[in-house]
Amino acid sequence: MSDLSAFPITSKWPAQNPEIIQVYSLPTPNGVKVTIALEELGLPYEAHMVSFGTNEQKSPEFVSLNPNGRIPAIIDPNGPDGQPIGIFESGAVLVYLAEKTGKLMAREGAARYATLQWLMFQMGGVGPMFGQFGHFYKFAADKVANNSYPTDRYRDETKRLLGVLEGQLSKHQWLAGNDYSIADIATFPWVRGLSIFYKADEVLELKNYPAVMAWLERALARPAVQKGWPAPA
Ligand SMILES: N[C@@H](CCC(=O)N[C@@H](CS)C(=O)NCC(=O)O)C(=O)O
Repeated sequence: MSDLSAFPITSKWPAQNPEIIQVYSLPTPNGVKVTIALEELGLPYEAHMVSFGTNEQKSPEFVSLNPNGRIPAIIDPNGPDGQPIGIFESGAVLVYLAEKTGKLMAREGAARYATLQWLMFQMGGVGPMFGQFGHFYKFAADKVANNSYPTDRYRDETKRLLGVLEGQLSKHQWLAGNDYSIADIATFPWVRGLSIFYKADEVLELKNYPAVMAWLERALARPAVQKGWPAPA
């Protein structure tokens, strides 16, 4: 029987089954990455919802696992050397799960770095820039009603990044080439979020990125995505 008592987060979100991966998340573009990957990999997990309504992501118990106070984070009771491990940052969690299973990223060679480079592109570009666009366009629109600079800046950067994705996806089925990978899992939830969370289809002219939209549909059609997207709730 695994003992997760060394992780204070388990006092607020107790593990029903401490033998399986514990996920602390919410169905946001970053939050769904982990449950989609777990479903794709067929790894059993227990999902705990972290409510933003009551700022649970900033609670001492959550911050004990992720000092950055943001979802998602996991505990794997069966980590390296058979010891429990806690991991935060969705990109790190995805790399961990891919390496643990040998799936969704090549173990070596050029294909491995193709996946990592597009994963980093998401973590350093797509996530932060799309997120800032959504903030100013949707959530804080009233605060910038007299100054369009922030919205324009992040709108233009979002469109530029969509153009980069369009270039890659008009030549390849998936971001890293022929195989679906953690780079796709990291990125398509953010592209979907432009429509479903920000309602920004028109302002971003999403129809001008047909290869990106076709790739999004291919990803959304995967059974693991249908199961994994709502799982953190
Ligand atoms: N780079 C982090 C970003 C995580 C992140 O920003 N998560 C958001 C939800 S998508 C969050 O927890 N927001 C709550 C907050 O900022 O308090 C990752 O990829 O894990």
